Amino acid sequence: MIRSLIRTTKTSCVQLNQRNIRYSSTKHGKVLNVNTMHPLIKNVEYAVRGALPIRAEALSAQLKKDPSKLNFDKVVFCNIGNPQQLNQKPITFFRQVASLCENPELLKAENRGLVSKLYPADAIARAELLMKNIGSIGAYTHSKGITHIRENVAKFIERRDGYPAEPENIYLTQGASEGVQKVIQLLTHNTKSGIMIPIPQYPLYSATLSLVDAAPVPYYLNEKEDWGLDPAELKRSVTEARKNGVNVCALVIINPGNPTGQCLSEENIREIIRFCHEERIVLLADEVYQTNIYQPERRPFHSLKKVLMSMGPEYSEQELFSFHSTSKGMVGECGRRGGYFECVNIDPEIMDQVYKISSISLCPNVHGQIMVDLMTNPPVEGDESYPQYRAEMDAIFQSLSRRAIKLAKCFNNLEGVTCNEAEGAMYLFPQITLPPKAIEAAKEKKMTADSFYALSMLDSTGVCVIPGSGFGQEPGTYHFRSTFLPEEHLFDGFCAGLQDFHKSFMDKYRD
Ligand code: DCS
Repeated sequence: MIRSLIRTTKTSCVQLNQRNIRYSSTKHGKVLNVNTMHPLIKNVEYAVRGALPIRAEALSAQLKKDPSKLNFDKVVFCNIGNPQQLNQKPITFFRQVASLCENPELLKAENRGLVSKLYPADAIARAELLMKNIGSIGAYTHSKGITHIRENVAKFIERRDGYPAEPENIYLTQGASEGVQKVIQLLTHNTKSGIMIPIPQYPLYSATLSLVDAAPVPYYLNEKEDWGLDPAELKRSVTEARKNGVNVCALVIINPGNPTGQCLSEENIREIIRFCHEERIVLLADEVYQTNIYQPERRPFHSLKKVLMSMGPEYSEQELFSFHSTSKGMVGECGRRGGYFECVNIDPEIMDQVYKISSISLCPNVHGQIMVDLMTNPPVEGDESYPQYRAEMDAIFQSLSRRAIKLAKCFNNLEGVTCNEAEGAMYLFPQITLPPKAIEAAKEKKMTADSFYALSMLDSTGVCVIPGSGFGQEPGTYHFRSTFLPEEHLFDGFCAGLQDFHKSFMDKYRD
């Protein structure tokens, strides 16, 4: 049949081509497939939304369909620092203002009587002020974000640090993630461009470096010293990378740490700054957990900007990008995608380039920008909404502190498990000594031993944690990361479930 078509007219050849295309599309499948796609994207790994959470979603769907087949009645998502997913209540004032901005009809004079019954006067006044500066939240804003909000961010930084901040150096972003990705893009050229990242790290960094095909330069945090950061380890890491021809251009500090929960001392931060200054390395300070501080006397939060400024004119060229977010702290508005980064001591020509890349995506979403305004400029003493705001923030904070301690205690009581207490952030990262039989069983299933443990936990309890290999860990050690976000009234049951699972897992694989 095909041969006869070839022998016929030109039109037949077209027919043949069309047939061939159709034929090939059924034989070989889609044009865009995992072999034709960009290999860098294929290689990216991001465990926080990886295999375990995908299985957890499937179990969740199964529970809705036929709960009788599972040993638990709900999946608990401890894989992600997403407080409102686990029923943390949003801050009332923030939602009041956001809702008024969303529906400006409510701000019209004719509706004032009704609206005043539902909303406190300071929420109405804040919404009016924002709307005066925004216009409509359905319009694109300045690519850096709304000027009025950047001014509030600058004032917040000044109050926090006691040093001036410039609204022009602040970019509002869709969560901290977008800012981090932009800055990493800006800093790296090729496979020889290196960025130092902590191990364990939050996989945004390894994933972004993988996407831009640049080199992660790992430095290890010291688990025995509460996940402390040793400057000698920084030196080892940079020396080794440079010996291998890597051009180390930046260092990422996650403070407080994710997944490790440590909070750096002021002296330690000074050492890091001295190191970067000496080695000519740009600093990236991920400070999204700056208000999740659980041992404020022993380990208060010090922003890198503040410490840098306190070190005087000798360090006035030390470049720093620092990142913050509305997703964490007691705010927990992850879904609104609010964040900002501040550029400190950055070359003016580079600032133009930052502006250029920011303008490609036009502007950060306005709901997120409003949340940044509220986080950095909340009600203050004397405001009508202050007592409620304070009470809500304190209640969430106290409860997080209690849950952090309770979960660490629970982990430390498990056979073969050791866990540092959280000084900050939302996670614990216990180390687990797994019996050789469990390691063998994992190998048979072609899994890392920590994934095997985490998967067994998910399948028996419905609790989804992330294996340590998703964050990086010292070779030969096994960890997992769990948030301490499950609701407090369910917490004892949650801990008891983990204890039961662990005991039966260890009994099963004991030699
Ligand atoms: N930096 C760190 C250290 C984070 O933990 C996260 C989010 C981000 C940046 C980015 O957050 P936003 O883009 O929402 O501002 N943490 C992820 C995690 O480990 N669990 O939840 C999300």
